[in-house]
Amino acid sequence: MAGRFITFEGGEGCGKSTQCRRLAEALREKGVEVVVTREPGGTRLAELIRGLLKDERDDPPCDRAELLLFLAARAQLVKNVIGPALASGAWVVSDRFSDSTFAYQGYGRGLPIDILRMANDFACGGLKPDMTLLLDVRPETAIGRMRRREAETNTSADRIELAGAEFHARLRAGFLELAAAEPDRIRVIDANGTPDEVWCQVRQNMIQYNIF
Ligand code: Z5A
Repeated sequence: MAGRFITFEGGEGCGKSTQCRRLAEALREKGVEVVVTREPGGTRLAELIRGLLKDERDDPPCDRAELLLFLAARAQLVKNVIGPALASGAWVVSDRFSDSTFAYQGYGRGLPIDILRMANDFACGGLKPDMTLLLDVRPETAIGRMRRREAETNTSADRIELAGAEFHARLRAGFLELAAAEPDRIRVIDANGTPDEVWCQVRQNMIQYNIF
């Protein structure tokens, strides 16, 4: 079977990373070769860029520099990891991809979407996910999860997480608008429930690939 490119999207605390791991495990149990990755990150250079994007506070990137850093990381990941994996017939499961750019830098920061689309196509050679699972959560659910995780792991919010409630409301509305424009590719999942409840919906969406 040909490789598939599946991405998870949503605001912070929606549970993407948890469901990425779960999907990858379930696919491997079925004998599918899977590459799991994340954005920004997934290669040495892209992980270095991730550090700059999340933690640089003395000279934080302006909106355009932030965009270009995300795209540089994506170009590297597509060229060195995602492209070769798909070409070899593996599945790729990614925690975030281009829709995060449209939502965060477009709807969140207010950069023009048509320019983002053009620049993004240039960065990733037009590669698009076969399916995107958008985990949608109420803000209070997400905030509760993030605060719990910070307490458990003794960490604090990063630069982007600190962007404020209005930014995060625009972001959520933006993701839902992206999904409404491409309902075949972007599937909206109610991610307010338990990890098992969310997983049931993820699995349900995989039925078209005749794996489970
Ligand atoms: N960004 C951007 O602006 N532009 C771009 O183009 C790209 C990204 C690609 C990356 O941060 C940041 O970059 C992100 C967007 C921006 N900004 N922010 N903020 P990241 O990778 O560090 O963080 P994240 O992508 O936002 O994910 P996250 O905060 O790590 O959360 P998550 O992956 O959605 O959730 P999780 O790790 O699976 O779960 C979070 C906690 O909740 C954890 O303790 C879990 O055990 C718990 N959890 C998970 N699911 C559940 C359920 N169902 N119930 C209860 N508890 C749960």
